[in-house]
Amino acid sequence: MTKPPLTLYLAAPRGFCAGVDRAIKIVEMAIEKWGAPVYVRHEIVHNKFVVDDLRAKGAIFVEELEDCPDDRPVIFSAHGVPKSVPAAAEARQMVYVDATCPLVSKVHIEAERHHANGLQMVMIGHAGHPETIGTMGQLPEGEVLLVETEADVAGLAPRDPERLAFITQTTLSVDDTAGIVAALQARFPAIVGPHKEDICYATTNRQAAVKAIAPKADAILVVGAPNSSNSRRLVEVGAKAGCSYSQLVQRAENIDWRALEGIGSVGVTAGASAPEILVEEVIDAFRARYDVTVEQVETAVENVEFKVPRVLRQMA
Ligand code: 10D
Ligand code: SF4
Repeated sequence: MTKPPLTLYLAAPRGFCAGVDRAIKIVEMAIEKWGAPVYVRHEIVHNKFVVDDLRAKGAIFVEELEDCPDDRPVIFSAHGVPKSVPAAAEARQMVYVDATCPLVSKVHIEAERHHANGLQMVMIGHAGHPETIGTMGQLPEGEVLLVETEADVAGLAPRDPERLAFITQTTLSVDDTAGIVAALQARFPAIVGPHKEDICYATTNRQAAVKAIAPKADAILVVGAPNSSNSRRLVEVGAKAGCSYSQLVQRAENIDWRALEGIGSVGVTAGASAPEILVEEVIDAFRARYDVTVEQVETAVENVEFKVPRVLRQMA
């Protein structure tokens, strides 16, 4: 039986960013240095495949520092942690390595700088997300007000509307965030902030690549996890940019083939925490059913790399 033809638009950049790459290396190198088990507070990055692989190598994943023994090293996930977490680890004299992405740490430093200048902060982010909890936790209670949507801006009750700054989560929708920033600036003309927002290069580039593909693809599949903010934003961007079927898939086995019946093209990308091997698995699944022509759509070239912390570099 002949297979139907299918053009597969492969987004570039896609998948691992420099912060994820570094965080995974930190866990691997920590296991090498100190032996198993090494504890990791929260999923090092939001991907089950990555977490399962590291667990097999000797990592133990927990949600809270209280779940770790005093005498084993612990690593903090790439999303960042409130200040209280390293403080508690120090009080218990634990060995810890902070795998917070340097671009998240940059936002933490920004928040501290504004606070030192006497400004109250507005954080644009998702309630309950570990990065938002970590960033808000850099400052004392009440110093950071959270907004998730444009509509939330109207309900803000700052201490002094003249003395405000804003910061953002790094994995937000570029377009939605521009709307929220505009609403903040309209209501609080004196608000200070970054040039645009704190969305990182990887988030920005992956969204731009999906935007380029969406108008010509009959369907878009984003390889990523349901708890991965940046991956879920890629699904939304695909839909908003004109693709009527935009879906998240963790693995090839999750593809709903019936929903894809009759398509002539598909766009494939991956969130910043999704390994390339899972993208290959998805492409192979299409090859098994279609006569696939892969067309890479490259909208940016990335060459960002972050060093692992010195305590691990010395060993290498
Ligand atoms: O949910 P998320 O997009 O923030 O995290 P994920 O682990 O999926 O991707 C890496 C992004 C990080 C660590 C936050 F910047
Ligand atoms: Fe860092 Fe951006 Fe990757 Fe988050 S998505 S880990 S901020 S590079």
